[in-house]
Amino acid sequence: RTETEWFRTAVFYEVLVRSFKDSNGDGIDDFKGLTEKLDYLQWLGVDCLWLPPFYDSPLHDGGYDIRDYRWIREELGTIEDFKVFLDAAHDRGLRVIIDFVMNHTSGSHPWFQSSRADPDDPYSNYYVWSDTDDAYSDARIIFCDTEDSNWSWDSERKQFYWHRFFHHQPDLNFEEPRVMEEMLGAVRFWMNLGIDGFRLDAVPYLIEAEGTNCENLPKTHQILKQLRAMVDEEYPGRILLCEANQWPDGVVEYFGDGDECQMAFHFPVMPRLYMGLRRGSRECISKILADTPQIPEGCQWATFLRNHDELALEMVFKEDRQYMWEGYAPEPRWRCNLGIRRRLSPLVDNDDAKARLLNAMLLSLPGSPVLYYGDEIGMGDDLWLSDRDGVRTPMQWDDSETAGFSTALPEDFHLPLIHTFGHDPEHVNVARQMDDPSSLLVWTRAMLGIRRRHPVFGTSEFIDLDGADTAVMSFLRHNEHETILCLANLSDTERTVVLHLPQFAGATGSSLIHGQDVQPVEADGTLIVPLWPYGYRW
Ligand code: TEU
Ligand code: CA
Repeated sequence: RTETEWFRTAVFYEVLVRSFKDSNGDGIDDFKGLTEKLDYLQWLGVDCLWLPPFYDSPLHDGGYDIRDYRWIREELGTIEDFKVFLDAAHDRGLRVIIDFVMNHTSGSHPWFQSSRADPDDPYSNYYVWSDTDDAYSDARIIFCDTEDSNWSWDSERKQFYWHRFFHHQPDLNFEEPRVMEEMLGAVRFWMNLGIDGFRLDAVPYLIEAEGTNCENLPKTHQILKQLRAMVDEEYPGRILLCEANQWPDGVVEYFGDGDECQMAFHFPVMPRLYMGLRRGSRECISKILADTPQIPEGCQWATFLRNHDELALEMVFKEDRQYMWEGYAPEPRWRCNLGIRRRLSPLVDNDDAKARLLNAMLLSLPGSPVLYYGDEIGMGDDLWLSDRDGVRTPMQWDDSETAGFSTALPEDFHLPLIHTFGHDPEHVNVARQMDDPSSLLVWTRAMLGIRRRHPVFGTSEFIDLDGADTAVMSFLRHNEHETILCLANLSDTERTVVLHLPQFAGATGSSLIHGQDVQPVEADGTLIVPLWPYGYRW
């Protein structure tokens, strides 16, 4: 493993900058607060933080609506505070990647304001303008709960502008070379401050072309290759993590021939982990992994259970979606042809056994796991907040009135604390779990420690053993140094797994890395392993 491939064995942690820790009592997190909590993150044992956008923004889309690519929202602190934070993270061996939104800006970005004011302005071509609203009609509408077209009328310029997301997020025009220059300049700005890489937001939509669905187009890949070439040349070892919510065949294209992004999220895995658990069957998980093409040497998937966009069912088939809602109240609030955002997470159910099983799978299946803040304590989702605010509530540090998030009163927090009984800070918090050796937090920390001691999880082959009992997922992670057998019982009944693996002949109980006790393996390599409901073993 070379140092430049650090991301292949890393565990990532998404910190929602607004909701982690407030240092100055205004009810909003800030970089000083984040810096105070670095000791905690180091103790937990994660390797790299991912910060969603903290740029100057009117915050109509959680900061994914950028008003200035080189400025931090004042509520979060100054560039100086950011530098202090970054150095403190690096001192603790933590790396930091930050979000970067190339597809669109906020409508209040000065570029857009200039562009709409004057068609002869130097910024006139920075966005995608048209006299009509009928171009690119094969492109789907992504935020179809709130938008009914990808074109919106601008009364000032008296033209339509193109937007793949909210109408207040006009798409940048990558046919205009100056736009790419601006992006490269902003990337250099943050790289020069010392960040370890970027999560690249919404990359499939950079380029539009008539007669296509305007996703994953060849020119979009050229743009990313150009960015990667610059990064390799000027900032070797820094990474690009691609966010393309696409099926595996489309998303693997973002690795290029190893000359595009080093990492990409594997979106379809996430809902299948939940679905497999609900069905008590590994089949959908095995299938998506089998259907995932090989990726170029040195690249890596990023996998996750939750993120700031909430558990979404975009990447499942219609029948599955139907199945996933059944029996769950309240009825889904967000419905469209593409996705239904639902809170089906067993983490929400406060079901400790299921939460551990899901995390054990996340930590042992292929890819680098990306935890979401609060996953380690089983912090749930607030079912009653609108849009995606339900997964963006303040971190629950302790059982005090303010949950240890801020010295402000909860009514002044930018979002309320979770108040659902059993999920509220009184029941679910860091302080309490730190003192309890049987807690999810202490367990998560132990699991991260194991993963760190066994880099095989990050870098090896994945061999699905496809056992006859579909309730149990059994697989090997294998390289020339080490072979780890992983078992996961997705069902609520006890199972006995029988496997024949000559390479383990004679292994004893001491070969167990984590999970329930094991019997010694018989001389011919036969393993007979009982698994509790939702039990797992490595
Ligand atoms: O999301 C981009 C995206 O492609 C969506 O499919 C997203 O994965 C989906 O909404 C999940 O439910 C990114 C950000 O993650 C999201 O927070 C922003 O709202 C969006 O870009 C627009 O900037
Ligand atoms: Ca675009």
